[in-house]
Amino acid sequence: MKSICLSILLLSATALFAQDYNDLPVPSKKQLDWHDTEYYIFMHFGPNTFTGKEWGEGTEPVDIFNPAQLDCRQWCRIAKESGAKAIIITAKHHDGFCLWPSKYSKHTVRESKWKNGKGDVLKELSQACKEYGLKFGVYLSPWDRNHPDYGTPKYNDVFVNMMKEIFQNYGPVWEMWWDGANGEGPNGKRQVYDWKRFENTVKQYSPKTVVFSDIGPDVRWVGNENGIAGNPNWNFLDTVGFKRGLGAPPTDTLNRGNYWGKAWMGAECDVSIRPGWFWRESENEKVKTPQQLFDIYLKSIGRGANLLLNVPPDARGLIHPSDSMALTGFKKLRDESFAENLLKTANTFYQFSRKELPEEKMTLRSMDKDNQAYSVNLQNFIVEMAQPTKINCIILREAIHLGQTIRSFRIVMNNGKKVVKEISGSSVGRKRILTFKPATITSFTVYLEDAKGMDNVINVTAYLMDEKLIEK
Ligand code: FUL
Repeated sequence: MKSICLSILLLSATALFAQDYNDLPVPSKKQLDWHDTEYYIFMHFGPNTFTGKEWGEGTEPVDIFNPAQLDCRQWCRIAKESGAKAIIITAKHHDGFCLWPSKYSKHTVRESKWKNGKGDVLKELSQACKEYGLKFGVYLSPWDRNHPDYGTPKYNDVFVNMMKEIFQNYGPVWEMWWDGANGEGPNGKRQVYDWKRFENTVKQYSPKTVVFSDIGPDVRWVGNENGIAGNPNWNFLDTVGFKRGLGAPPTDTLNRGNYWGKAWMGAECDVSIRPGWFWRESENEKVKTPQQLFDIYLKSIGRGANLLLNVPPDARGLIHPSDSMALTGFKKLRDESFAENLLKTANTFYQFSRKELPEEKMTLRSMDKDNQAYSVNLQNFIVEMAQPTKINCIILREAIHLGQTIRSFRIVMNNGKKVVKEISGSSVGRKRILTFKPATITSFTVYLEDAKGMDNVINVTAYLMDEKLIEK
């Protein structure tokens, strides 16, 4: 009797909580596709490439922009070979110089001597991206230190018209990148941006484009420029009452997301392969090493975020060999680390609920594919290896098309009956890469605390990677 009463009590408590949990947001189709884009290249390119500045003043003579050997196909080839799925270019940085001949500015490639004013970087890059099967994204800085209308309502028309021009002439645009910086323009005034109108322009002219900014609406900034997502990292953010730029949520909130946030908002980790965002000769020797890039990979993609890695073309208009070598090395480290899924032969999985211990034996069908269908769902489970196996990495993937509901997890590793290691954490998300000092194991058990009590791990793999690479 006592136990029946307890069960009824538990059941009604579950029902009560279930209502709140049902309010958790889920990603839209375009946000899900965005998550799967995972790793892509940022390109800061413009007058700063020739002056060595990070923030151009907008007064730079247009003729300094002259990338005599510009080859967007070289950019795409290198990006593609490094495993990136998209490129986002600074079509206009804060100095206002447009890499396309915009009708709405007099500070563009058209006014420069590059290709006698006939050049168009957006055209060349958007075409090359199509050829190489890369998505094409655009950074369009709202802050403009050159435009005479900046600081007046007329500038909002300029910004809207520029977006239309880009969507209509160079689309499809996969991601639109709005930077949060909002300084003074040439007339000493700051702009009051009409964000609603900007958002509506994207909705109307390019509804499939995902929009990035501090607070989305589709993708959030991760709160730092080091490429590091929070641990935990929740794909939720409360945006009501917040603004872009100065009125944005605190950076640690952006870094981790809000546990109960009302909007689905994945984190994008932007970081440069060099100390600066723009290329400069003096930094050719300071390009990050493949190992540093791999560490960033673990702390961004490995925490369920996306990685936007800046690889700025040089003054010739080419990716410098120092950068392309680092990218090749980075790709090699990923390929080697994840070449052999050690669970391939461990085809014994036991699914169990918390109360009833192991019963159902199953095989994880779509185990080793990266973008597999959501066919295998697990909650608490045991994996038994075919023989004692040394591992130092386990990757879990959550079924985020159903939302992000795993609130905590614990993995207990055994060698025979002996527990040899235990690790725990909270968020999983799209991909959670867990690395640890190597252990020889015969099985491991994954316990999940889930907000909705549903089955939600769709993929589990394990590896033995070079010990130097495990997360510091
Ligand atoms: C910042 C900008 O001010 C930097 O120049 C750079 O573009 C970076 C990605 O975003 O906010």
